[in-house]
Amino acid sequence: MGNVNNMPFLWGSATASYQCEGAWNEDGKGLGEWDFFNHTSNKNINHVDGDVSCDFYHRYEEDIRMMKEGGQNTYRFSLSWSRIIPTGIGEVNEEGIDFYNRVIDCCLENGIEPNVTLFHYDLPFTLACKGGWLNNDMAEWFCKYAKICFERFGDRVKIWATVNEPHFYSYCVNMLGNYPPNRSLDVQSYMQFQYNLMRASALAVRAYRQMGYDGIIGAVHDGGVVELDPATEHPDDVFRYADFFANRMILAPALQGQLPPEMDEILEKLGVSLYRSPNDVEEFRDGKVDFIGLNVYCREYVTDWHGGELAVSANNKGGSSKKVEGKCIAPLFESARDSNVPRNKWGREILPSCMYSTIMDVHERYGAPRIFITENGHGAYEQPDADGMIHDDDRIELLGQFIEHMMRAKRDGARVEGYYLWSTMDLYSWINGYEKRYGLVHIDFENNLERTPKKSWYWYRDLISKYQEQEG
Ligand code: BGP
Repeated sequence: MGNVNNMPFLWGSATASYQCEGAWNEDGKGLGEWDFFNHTSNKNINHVDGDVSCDFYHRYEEDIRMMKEGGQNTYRFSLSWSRIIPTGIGEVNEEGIDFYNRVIDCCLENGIEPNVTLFHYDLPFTLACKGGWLNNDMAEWFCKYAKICFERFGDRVKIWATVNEPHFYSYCVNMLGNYPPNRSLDVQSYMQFQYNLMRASALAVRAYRQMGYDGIIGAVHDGGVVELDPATEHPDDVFRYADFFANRMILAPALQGQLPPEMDEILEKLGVSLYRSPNDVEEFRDGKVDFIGLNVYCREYVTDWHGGELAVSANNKGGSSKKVEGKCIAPLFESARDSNVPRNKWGREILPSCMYSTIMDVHERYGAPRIFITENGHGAYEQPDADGMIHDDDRIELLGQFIEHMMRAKRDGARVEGYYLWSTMDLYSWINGYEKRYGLVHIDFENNLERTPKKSWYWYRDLISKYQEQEG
């Protein structure tokens, strides 16, 4: 694609290593925290794992070819740390390096720009045993791993992301307790975990610059703009608290090169005290990103705290449960319900306009940074029709609306440079298992992992070509 500072708009799709690769113990790969969790924990409530998944490890050529045929010119994927360094720190596994070399080369041969995330939730098990992201040494270990990836792949990979969704990841690990190691309502860990992830990100960004590569490096945030129930009595405070809780621990270090100035005051209210690195002021200052990746699914709709206890909820059982997403973050704020907004089967709001408000919020408050929409998707139960086709009209309609809102933000001045639909094909949806599907391509998990483009794959191909014609 040439110069990353002068690219056409990127249209692609995204996956993550543990969710699609399979080959969990092949060719020298080390054990991952998710391998261990899924093989041993009774909290693996859907009783499935990523051992095989869609077997991208062996079928990447077919998948990349389908991206190309679908008009996509970029692919966002992540590297498995334990495939590259089986014990997290130490010896490099050359077979793991070879695999990613094959994937990167295959992308380039097909005219697909690789956008590579260094870490997407799948921690090497040995590091999980050392306390994982609560261990303050993690930032240095991550930076060593990142440098190896830059050295081995940086000649061809020009778009890098450090960490995926440090906020949502920490929320699941430390508050919801649905990602390993399943801590619940642990606000202290929730904050420390995000701090350590963002310090790791900053060190990797700094290292990338020092190594003199000509690409760009960013971080990926689950951008959920804070919106207030109109009945909120203390709108300024509630906005500040909720925004700190959901966004600021990520966006302030990434885009402003510092921890949020309001951090100490709010952490005191939450009874949290962070273990900080003595040099973090300089580390964050030198670790500002070139772009921010936003994964847009929903907003953070909130109101005043009404006195309830700390509580969080999610629905990982889909249609068989009535639970909806929500939180009460005593004593700061709590989720509000908007009866005008429909929810999906997993209890999450469906509101495509949050694409516009999320982008504009970041654009206006963080000095107009370069933005990629690194994920946007719609999860659903799906069955092929008699003709063998998945007629995913809901996905087409909703994602079409999300994309319209993205284009509106772009017209209003936001520097959006690419869009990645989640996901390239059906894959393992973390604790939601395999029944929740997001893919442009259907995977028949019962029948030799056969791949079939869905109706949305054709729609996306035509949409890309329409926008490319307009771009000229
Ligand atoms: C994002 C993650 C992805 C993906 C997606 C859908 O938070 O970065 O890995 O899984 O959400 O979420 P889920 O699969 O839980 O429905």
